[in-house]
Amino acid sequence: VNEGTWTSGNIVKSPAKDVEIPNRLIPEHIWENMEKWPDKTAVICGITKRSFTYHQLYKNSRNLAAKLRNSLNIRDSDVICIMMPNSPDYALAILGTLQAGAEVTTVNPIYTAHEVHRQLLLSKPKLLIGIPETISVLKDALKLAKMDIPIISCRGYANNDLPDDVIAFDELANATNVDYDVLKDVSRTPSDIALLPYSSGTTGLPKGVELTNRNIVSNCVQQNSNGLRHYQDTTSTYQDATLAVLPFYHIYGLSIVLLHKLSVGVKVVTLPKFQPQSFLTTLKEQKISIFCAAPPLILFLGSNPEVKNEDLESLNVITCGAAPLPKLDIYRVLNKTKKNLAFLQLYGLTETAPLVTTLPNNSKNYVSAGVAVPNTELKIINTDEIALGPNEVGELLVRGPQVMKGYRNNPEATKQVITEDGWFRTGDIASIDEDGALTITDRVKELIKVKGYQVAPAELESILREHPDVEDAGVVGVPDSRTGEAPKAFVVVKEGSKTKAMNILNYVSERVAEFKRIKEIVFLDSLPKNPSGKLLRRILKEKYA
Ligand code: 4UV
Repeated sequence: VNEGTWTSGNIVKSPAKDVEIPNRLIPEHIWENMEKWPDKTAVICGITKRSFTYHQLYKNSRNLAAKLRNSLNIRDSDVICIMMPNSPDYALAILGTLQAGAEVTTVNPIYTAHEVHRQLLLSKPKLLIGIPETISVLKDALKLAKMDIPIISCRGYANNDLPDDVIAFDELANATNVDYDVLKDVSRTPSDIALLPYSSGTTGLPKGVELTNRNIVSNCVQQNSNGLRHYQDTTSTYQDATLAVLPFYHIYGLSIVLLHKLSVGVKVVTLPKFQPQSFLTTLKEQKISIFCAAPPLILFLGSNPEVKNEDLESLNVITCGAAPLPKLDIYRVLNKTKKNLAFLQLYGLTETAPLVTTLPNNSKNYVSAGVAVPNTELKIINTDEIALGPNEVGELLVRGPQVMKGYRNNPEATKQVITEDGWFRTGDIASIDEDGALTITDRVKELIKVKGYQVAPAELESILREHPDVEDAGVVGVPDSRTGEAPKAFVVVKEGSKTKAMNILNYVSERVAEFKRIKEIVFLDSLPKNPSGKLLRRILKEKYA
């Protein structure tokens, strides 16, 4: 084995040297370097071409922060909830919120009011930020949650008319005569929470993942180590461009594509959603050099006849993570691209801010999820919690400065996943080879991944159980060639019920975003449970799925 990587106790370390973690807040970390590239584009919309330079982002986000404190009474550790597609305003909203001392919780812009209201009840925001297209869902969600808080609206995509009763984002961000002195009252430290994305983790319903400033700043500098970095230095004559089509509401888009890239002076090109034509046009027009993808996008690049070699010419690096990637899709893309393209899988989780493993640009190991990033330790354990050696398969545990503080208001759930000595249990089944390269093989946790996005079986089960004809329900993920996995439900109906599958499917579809919809229902007389009544999803999966 590679000593130095495999250390005593079968703890696997990064082959890269540890890096120093700066003691800064996220905005301070981004502004620290900005003096070197104030006039470079920080973020631009691939469709409208609306953009901010680094200096404009700095100035407008400070305006916003001061206005949030002064006019909207935001105070340290208040939560602000953002529900909108990717745009330059998203970057402003996040950096403004953080500089106001508040925390950001992000919601999928395609969520239903039912889904949003749950996150509102859990995260208790003081303020919402949306766009005209998401405002009515936000209002319905507030009604369901019996909450009454102000809504700020950014510009929309199709619709620039703001509803009457919302606050115009532009007026806050472009304000003149701003009293910046109020920002002197902000008192935040690196160990304070900055981001509060939601993840179901190993089990149960989505929970608020408390990511500190330090978690995110650590994960940024962990991506800068010489051996493992995927961008080139920004200079007076060179700037990488990355395509932000993965949504900022999810940690991959938010931390890797947006915050890390801003911290190293990359141009972040946003797209509000994936549409083949605007995607391919933007790749070429904006000369995208770094493309951060999830498996469905790799499938599209490799298999869609509309994607030609010349569409991919500007790319130097493609990274892919969030779900297992079929080998065939990798080779199809490699066949379409230039010889020196770096194609790398990455592995991470919301709870690890997110990056855990990656590979150097010159790696030809296309199937591994990578080696540990600096300052990060891995171990694989068996069911007796014994740490295993090279190529042995078990649950992956991670320790490092990127591991979350915990789940919000949920010490029980936190205790289940973070051990007393700081190891985070991923719920993923994996092995690590002699050189420290990780391969993910399975998941022990309940989580279903549809196109890389989280679907919590417990959430669908609770909706199914609310249906008047349903006695009990269990949901598992089944393989799907288009989306990776899809939810399949096993339902026990109440005695005498004559309800049809379509009726139940429709009931769920009205309450969840499209990607969470149940693909198939099987009716059973009873569900497999252990003696204490816990649903045995594994058995459902093995026996019926
Ligand atoms: O919590 P989450 O939804 O988080 C993510 C994070 C993904 C990424 C992607 C690229 C990065 O650079 C990065 O830092 C993070 O999806 O879901 C976490 C679960 O997703 C599965 C695994 O089951 C995690 O526990 N997953 C993530 N990456 C991979 C993966 C992968 N490369 N291969 C297989 N499964």
